[in-house]
Amino acid sequence: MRAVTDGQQAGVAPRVGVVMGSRSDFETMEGALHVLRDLGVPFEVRVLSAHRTPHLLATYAARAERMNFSCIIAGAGGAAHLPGMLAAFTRVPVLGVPVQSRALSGQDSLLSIVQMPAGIPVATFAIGEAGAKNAALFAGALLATTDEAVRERLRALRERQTQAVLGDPFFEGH
Ligand code: RP5
Repeated sequence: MRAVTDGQQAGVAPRVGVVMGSRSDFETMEGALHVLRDLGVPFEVRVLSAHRTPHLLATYAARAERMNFSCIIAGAGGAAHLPGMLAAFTRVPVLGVPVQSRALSGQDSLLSIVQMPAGIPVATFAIGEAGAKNAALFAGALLATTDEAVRERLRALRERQTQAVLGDPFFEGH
């Protein structure tokens, strides 16, 4: 099974798997990759489609367990079955990102991902880039429970966000 490992983490075992239903989801999911890099979380990324490559879902899920991924970030749009089907195949936590679809602006993706039957959870994030970034921050937060370096980078990232607001000339404290 072909997956692309983050070039900046060459030789390090990926801790997070990032998958998307189509190459057309990449622009959205790229936000997650940037955040994972910022946090120093090694990841691998690949296209995996619940509909076009259904036979690969079980293989990927087994690989995620074998490689001891702390979670899988799965983005999909429209009839977005990828996160839910992956969750059905593995105990590895699945973080679902609804990609903004052309026809229904991602409402379809959101409802497809969030409305899982009891017993097979998918943690569902916001539609689009905010969801992709937040899924990666959440993945970082999961790792930060046991990884001090990630914890420190997460803290620093939040501090930069805070300072960006405080340093804005339109901030009311000025
Ligand atoms: C979903 O169908 C993908 O996640 C994508 O968001 C959507 C459209 O895919 P393409 O037709 O652009 O490949 O499976």
